[in-house]
Amino acid sequence: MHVKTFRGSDVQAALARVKAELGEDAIILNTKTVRSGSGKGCEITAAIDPRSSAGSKGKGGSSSRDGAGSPQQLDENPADWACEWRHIKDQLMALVKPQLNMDDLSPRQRVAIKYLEREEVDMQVLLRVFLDLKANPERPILPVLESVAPCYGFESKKWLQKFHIFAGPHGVGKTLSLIRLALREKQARPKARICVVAADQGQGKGRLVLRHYADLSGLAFREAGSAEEMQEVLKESSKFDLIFIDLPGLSGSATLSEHLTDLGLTDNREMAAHLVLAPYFSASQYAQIAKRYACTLLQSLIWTKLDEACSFGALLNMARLTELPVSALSFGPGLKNSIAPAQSDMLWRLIFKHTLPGHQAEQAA
Ligand SMILES: Nc1nc2c(ncn2[C@@H]2O[C@H](COP(=O)(O)OP(=O)(O)OP(=O)(O)O)[C@@H](O)[C@H]2O)c(=O)[nH]1
Ligand SMILES: [Mg+2]
Repeated sequence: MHVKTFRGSDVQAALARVKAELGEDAIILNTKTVRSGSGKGCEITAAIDPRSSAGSKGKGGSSSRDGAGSPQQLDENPADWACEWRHIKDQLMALVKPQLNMDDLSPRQRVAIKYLEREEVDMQVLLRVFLDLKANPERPILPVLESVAPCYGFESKKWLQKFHIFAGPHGVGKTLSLIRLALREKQARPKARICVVAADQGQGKGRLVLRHYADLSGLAFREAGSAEEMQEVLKESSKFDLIFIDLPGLSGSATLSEHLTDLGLTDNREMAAHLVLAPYFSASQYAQIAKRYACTLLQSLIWTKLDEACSFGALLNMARLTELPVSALSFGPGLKNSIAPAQSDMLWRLIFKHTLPGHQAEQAA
């Protein structure tokens, strides 16, 4: 990574120098206002990855992606483009950061932002909230947060897809979340024909657990660790109203998109994938997860192990990174009363009061 500092009479002038020298692929790391003999100016620290800069330097230079040689996968995968767009937005946010002056907010708004900071909400979310609040000192913070992390509770009357695919890192609670949501559906609609599919390639004991609860609860059970077996499930899908598919955690550098393609689960309006997550990963791990699991079928986030967390900023950070709604919240290791379709007020009580969804129900009773 090549890092360099540029100065100009204002932001535009400094940016023009960055572009002229480092090209369009330059990443803005920091901006600050500086004083020199000639008055006020702007200083920008920018970086460029030499591997990406080869064909993109200076005016009129074509990007390395357009250049000779094989086009990178980025050109073909819309999820990569979404990632790239978020990256650009992050750079724009970095430009705005020096203007973050808490005195522009009302005391209540300031307290809320400080609280979110302590909850380990990342700078990009804080900036977005700050800019929205700054426009109106009377504005309450919750509607702003709702636009960052909307909820769309997991219930089949809202989620109209037949196939629901549960994906996520190893051990986060994918299988248990799937069972609990399938059982909730069975309880709500006893006549619904529900099938649970173990697609974990025999890696974990999840297969046995799924089969056990399927047998006990009148759910159909299938195993489909390969594309051929998944084809069989797809062929008989008309027999079922809902099909829940339990995927294994991805290994190495595999991506969800590749894994779904290998299983023959390609884009289909009848399918939705849900990313199951626990709130104990580091920021860089979340960024990696967001990248590896991004795909067009991915449509919601399910948070588990909330009962084991001591801060909940990750819920907002991942909502921003993935731009996906939260569909379910899990807050206990057992089968009963430990998962709830997500609702906004649940999320805010969790974040601002550390009240778990189960306890909220008890309090309301
Ligand atoms: N405390 C707590 N434990 C949970 C929660 N959800 C799941 N667990 C526990 O997490 C462990 C792993 O759950 P699984 O459902 O097997 O996780 P998985 O993601 O399917 O795991 P692999 O298939 O091995 O990748 C089990 O012991 C669950 O009881 C939760 O909300 N809170
Ligand atoms: Mg499992």
